[in-house]
Amino acid sequence: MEQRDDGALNILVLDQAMDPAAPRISRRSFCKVAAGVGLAAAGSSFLAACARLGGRQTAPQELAKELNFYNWSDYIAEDTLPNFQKRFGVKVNYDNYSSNDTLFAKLRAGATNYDIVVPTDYLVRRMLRLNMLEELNLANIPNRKNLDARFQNPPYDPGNKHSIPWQWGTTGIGYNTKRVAESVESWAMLWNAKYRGKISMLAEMRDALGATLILLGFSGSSTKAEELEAAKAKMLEQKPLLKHYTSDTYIDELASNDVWLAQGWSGDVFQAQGENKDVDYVIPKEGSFIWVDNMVIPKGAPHKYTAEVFMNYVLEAEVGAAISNFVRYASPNKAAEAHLDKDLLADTRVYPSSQVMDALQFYGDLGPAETLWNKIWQEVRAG
Ligand code: N2P
Repeated sequence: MEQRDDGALNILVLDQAMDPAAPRISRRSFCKVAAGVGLAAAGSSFLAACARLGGRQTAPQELAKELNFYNWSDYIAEDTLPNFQKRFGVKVNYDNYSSNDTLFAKLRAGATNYDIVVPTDYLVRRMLRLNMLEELNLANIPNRKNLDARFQNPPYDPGNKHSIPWQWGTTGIGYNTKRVAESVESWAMLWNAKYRGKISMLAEMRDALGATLILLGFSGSSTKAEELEAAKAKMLEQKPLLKHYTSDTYIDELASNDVWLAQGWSGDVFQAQGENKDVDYVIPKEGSFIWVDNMVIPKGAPHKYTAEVFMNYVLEAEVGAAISNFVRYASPNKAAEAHLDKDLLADTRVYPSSQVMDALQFYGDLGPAETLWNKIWQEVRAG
């Protein structure tokens, strides 16, 4: 993957055959159950002497008894943790968040017990700058070779020195095709007073404020004060129409027809669609964001080696594919493609065509303007 200075992205286009007959996995309320999985485990730790990781001999090291994993909600397959636990005897304590803002605030407030967290690309860059990440021992992660070449050298962390991609996707609009009469092509639909009370926006600064900037014709990562002020006014104009800001409940709300237009992340909307066929997803014509979420080890994590063994496990072809098949996001794992549902690979909203790609941008580095972004975001939320 190449990230240009202007934030646009050149990405390989996947050429996949369409198979409309392929079954679609319906979403189950999994995250809450998953939290209990680790706790129920009685797996004892063992000496992984000369552990064979992806066929490569590594130095003997001891696996910890447990692993503390803090991940996005609705972002893992049902069997990912139980299978890891069964095979390695490691109890996984699983905890969830629903925005980078929450993750970062929690880590900055001194949460030191996490072994793996999953920040988005721009946040990896920022955490690196703040010296918040452990360097990975890639000898413990030989399955890194399974990553698509684009993801082995991402611009925010060349050579995966500190991060292993988890899933990638886009930001767009999830909507109800039955309740919304007109075609949904523009971010402006989220400002349509006809749908007052049935609209939600992501509780994530970079997406909510960013998409508003894009709607106004500016860069989604603008650092210009006058553009940010214009976006603030636009967001305040929208606020009375919103049911709320949320970055997790919109899945269920779209599924139950309680929300008809939701700014959302691609896979989440497809999860809702698995439960309600009237839900669809669009990347607005003005453009939007593409992003990569990554497993990283926070500085001082108690179980670093075990975290690396977990990363290596996630990079197994079948494990990676099972995650994407369940959460409906795109996999960075090339080897996993053979095991992916065909309809997922063929969907240009999951694996965007070059035409769609042209309208997508990464979250840019805000630099000192980050302070103004935070201030405006707080004012909008409080207003
Ligand atoms: C998972 C959403 C993660 C995507 N529910 C946002 N980076």
